[in-house]
Amino acid sequence: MTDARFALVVGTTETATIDGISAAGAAPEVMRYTPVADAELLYYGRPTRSPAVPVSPTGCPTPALVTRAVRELVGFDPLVVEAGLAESTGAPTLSVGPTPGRDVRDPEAVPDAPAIVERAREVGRSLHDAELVVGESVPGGTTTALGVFEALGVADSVSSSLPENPLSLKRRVVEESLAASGAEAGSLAGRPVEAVRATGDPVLAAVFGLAEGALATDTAVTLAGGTQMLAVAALLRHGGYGGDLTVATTPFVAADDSAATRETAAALDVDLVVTDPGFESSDHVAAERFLHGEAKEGAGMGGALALADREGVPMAAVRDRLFERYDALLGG
Ligand code: AAM
Repeated sequence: MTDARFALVVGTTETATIDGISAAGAAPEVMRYTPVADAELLYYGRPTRSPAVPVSPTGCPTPALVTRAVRELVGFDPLVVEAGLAESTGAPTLSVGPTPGRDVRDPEAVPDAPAIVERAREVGRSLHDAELVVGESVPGGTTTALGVFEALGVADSVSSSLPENPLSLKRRVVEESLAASGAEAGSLAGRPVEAVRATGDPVLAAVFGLAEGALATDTAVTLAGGTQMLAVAALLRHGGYGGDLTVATTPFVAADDSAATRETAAALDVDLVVTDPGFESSDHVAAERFLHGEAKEGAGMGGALALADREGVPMAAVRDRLFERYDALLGG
């Protein structure tokens, strides 16, 4: 049993409804349920109020199923933080923001970003855990992460839940977003809250605040995720944080050449931890879909795998538990 606290920050952005931008859900009209289902899967191991386990049309499950499998083996305490859910969840949550994020092409993507950041900072400061691992679930989140990277002048690439990253679409959307906000690439450097307000999403605001609050009170923080967590690292750096930062992710993000993950991590002086679940050894459909580049990461999957590894749980046990859960929930 680890004494690390595992927080999952869940929310939505209208950006996810842009055609072809995300695969974090079976279809655009059900993506609003993905973060709700991810919270319930982490907490209860099955959907309670949400209609279904998020799964791609070809059978890739939500990465939350991996995080849940690790929870069952490692026994961490979950905390679900709500920042802009469009549907209510059956999981107990702590809310730092009631309003879904707008389409990033609106002049203000997250009008209440300052209040979300401040409330999340308070939550972070009030944690009494020695260690916080924080993950996210927000469909469309890699596009808003790109928005923040561009507004701060940090990077121009992110990863994707799709095997073929629609990066040129994302870049076009972010360009429109910056123009609508009266900003341009790099013009919000050193102003992290303004960058999220202009072109981010409520989950980025909440993870940023949570991490800042925790770090200020000597709780060690692991940012569990891919390029969205590197965007949080960028927000922390532009907010003046100069200490150690760790991002724990999956090999699927690290191997995504379109995302420039290692370069961005190096530019932000972030320690990138990559934990391999060893899916090559299996012919289960969930393993095959992840190896094909679907989903890649999310709901703290990379951080959960790192925790399992640290606690001495063999990856074979994580895989077995994942496939068992998949078959029980999705009739494999
Ligand atoms: C979260 N839940 C998911 C999922 N994610 N369920 C299924 N597939 C995923 N990929 P994009 O910007 O392409 O939408 O990718 C970001 C989303 O994918 C986030 O919600 C992240 O947690 C992950």
